[in-house]
Amino acid sequence: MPKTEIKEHIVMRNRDIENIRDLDVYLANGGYAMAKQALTSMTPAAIIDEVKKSGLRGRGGAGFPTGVKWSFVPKELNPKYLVVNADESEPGTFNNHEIIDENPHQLLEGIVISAFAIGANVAYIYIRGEFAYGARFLEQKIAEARERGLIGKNLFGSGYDVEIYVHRGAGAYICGEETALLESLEGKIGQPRLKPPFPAVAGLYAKPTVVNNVETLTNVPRIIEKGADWFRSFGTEKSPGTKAVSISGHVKNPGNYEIPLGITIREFIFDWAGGMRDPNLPLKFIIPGGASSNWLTEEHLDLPMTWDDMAAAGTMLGSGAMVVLDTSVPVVRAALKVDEFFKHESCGKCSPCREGTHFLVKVWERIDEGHGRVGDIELLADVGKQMLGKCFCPLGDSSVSAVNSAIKFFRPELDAAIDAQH
Ligand code: L3W
Repeated sequence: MPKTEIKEHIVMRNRDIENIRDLDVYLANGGYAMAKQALTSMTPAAIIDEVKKSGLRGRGGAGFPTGVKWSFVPKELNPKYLVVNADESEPGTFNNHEIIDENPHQLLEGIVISAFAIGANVAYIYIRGEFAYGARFLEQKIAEARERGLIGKNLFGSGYDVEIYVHRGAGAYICGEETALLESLEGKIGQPRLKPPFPAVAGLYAKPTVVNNVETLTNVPRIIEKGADWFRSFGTEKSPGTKAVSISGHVKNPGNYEIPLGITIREFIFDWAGGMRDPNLPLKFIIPGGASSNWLTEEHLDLPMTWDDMAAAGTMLGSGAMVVLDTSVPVVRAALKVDEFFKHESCGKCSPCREGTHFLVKVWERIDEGHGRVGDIELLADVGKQMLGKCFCPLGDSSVSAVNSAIKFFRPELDAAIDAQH
């Protein structure tokens, strides 16, 4: 099968233009011209309209339409904030990382345009705490842009001011959830808030706040430059554009790829990522959209990579994090590793998640260590049932994905693991 060509990269433009991370190179390639155009010759409503027409959907996992989210912000309430979710912590995801390190000015230009569109004069980039280099690097890039009058006061003589601040997290996965992120940004413990109210109405300091992912905002300057129709020439009708996807595990060429949305999982794994690493070890299962997602197997290889197709198959595209595993992987060990992560990262606010993740790990651990009990699989399923849909935020539900997927696809292997222990 021929590899679908991508005409050009939209967000990973560093793959097309060497050193685009340098401000001079970015400027020489049309950088910040779209911010100038947006601020001096477009109204906020016209920008929101173009983004709506483009069909851009949030790249952080939920795929919510970006322009629609922006239009929820009440015009009469001030101040407003733009918050950039750069907490990238989903196991298997490392594509925001590349955008920050290699194409930072396109992100910053996207922030300037988007902040103007929603009427915010302050934007915060909430960056994963462990990403120390990225945080320092972004601060340096912001300072460079500010020195040249591209960020700060009276931009391009428009009378519009915007300041961008970088805020480092402290290492908690839950702070990637938008309301926990806002709590953390306010200096409180990073635990989720009840929604509604949505941040668009009452977010940071209870003011209207748009929270968007790094990749989402990096798309914006190109949409303004080339228009919604051009953007729609990539991807599918309901999932237009491209997606930066990280692929890891047992493939020949792991890494980041910017794919046109809608290619099949088969094409992505076998044509883009080079196929399975060891020809003697075939594909066993795929964790398609980060550790939170339900697993897939060989029978799903022809599934198109779009938000809706993945959701219809009971899983998700997520933030673009595909982990491919071959037959060398024992299912019990894989599920244990996934659930250990969620147990460690549970914020402790609600009991189904706090207690449930602990319980799941306890049972997986004893099976893995050779002390599984008859009925343990039913017990795992029952604990999962008591958690699913009953937790305060999606983290608890996410820990059930490994349980349900393992039982759905590999029940005989789980039973055999327990039988062998008696
Ligand atoms: C105003 C309404 N705003 C929805 C907004 C809402 C949010 C966005 C999506 O989860 C995904 C999830 C995880 N008025 C609104 C409204 N909004 N209705 O739209 O909302 P929601 O609740 O569908 O999703 P979410 O809670 O934001 C985000 C997936 O992320 N995930 C990803 C993790 C990791 C990364 C990473 O490492 N980069 O992103 C992990 O679980 O499954 O689907 O802004 O406010 N009526």
